[in-house]
Amino acid sequence: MKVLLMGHPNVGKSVVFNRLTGANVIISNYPGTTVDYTKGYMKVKGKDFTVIDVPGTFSLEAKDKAEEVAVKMLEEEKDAVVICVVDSSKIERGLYLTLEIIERGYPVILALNMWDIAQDKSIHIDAEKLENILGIPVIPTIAINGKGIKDLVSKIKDATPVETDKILEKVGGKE
Ligand SMILES: Nc1nc2c(ncn2[C@@H]2O[C@H](COP(=O)(O)OP(=O)(O)OP(=O)(O)O)[C@@H](O)[C@H]2O)c(=O)[nH]1
Ligand SMILES: [Mg+2]
Repeated sequence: MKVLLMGHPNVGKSVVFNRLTGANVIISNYPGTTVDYTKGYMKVKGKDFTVIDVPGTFSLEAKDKAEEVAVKMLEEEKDAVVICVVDSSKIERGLYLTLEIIERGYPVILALNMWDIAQDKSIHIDAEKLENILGIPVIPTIAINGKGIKDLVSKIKDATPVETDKILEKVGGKE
């Protein structure tokens, strides 16, 4: 089983990655590029998972080499569960990528990271409502202190593919 951590640059993917995997990690160079990525392992209820800290990308329409690698890594792991990490204080930007990944048929879990920053800025997000709309697990996290990480791990088994048409129906985006 593989878990891919994906999201925009600088949203906390690597801090989440370190929380999930601990010290036993391997840094590799993506073949044919100068782009590095990190791979690690975690055990959940006796099951082994490979966790990959995918380079940051704004969308699946790659605009540079690092983004190209991110998209290729996703395409190479057809059976992976994807944890989409977004910056809760800029949530609307991160949700586009999340939807793109859902649309490609991957089981996705949404980590609303930097929840502390959103709170400091008085940004209130109804995680439960978002979970109902998207039909995927949505977990507020603060990677730097570990809040929500256990919950995130426990939801990996609940992640299933969702049809984006169903999401659009709920938000009235479909005629
Ligand atoms: N306040 C706060 N800071 C966070 C949180 N998670 C990560 N950070 C900080 O945000 C910065 C970026 O974290 P990274 O884990 O390096 O982000 P990344 O997504 O891996 O970034 P790239 O690899 O460059 O795409 C670091 O300074 C972290 O300490 C969080 O939940 N709350
Ligand atoms: Mg990183």
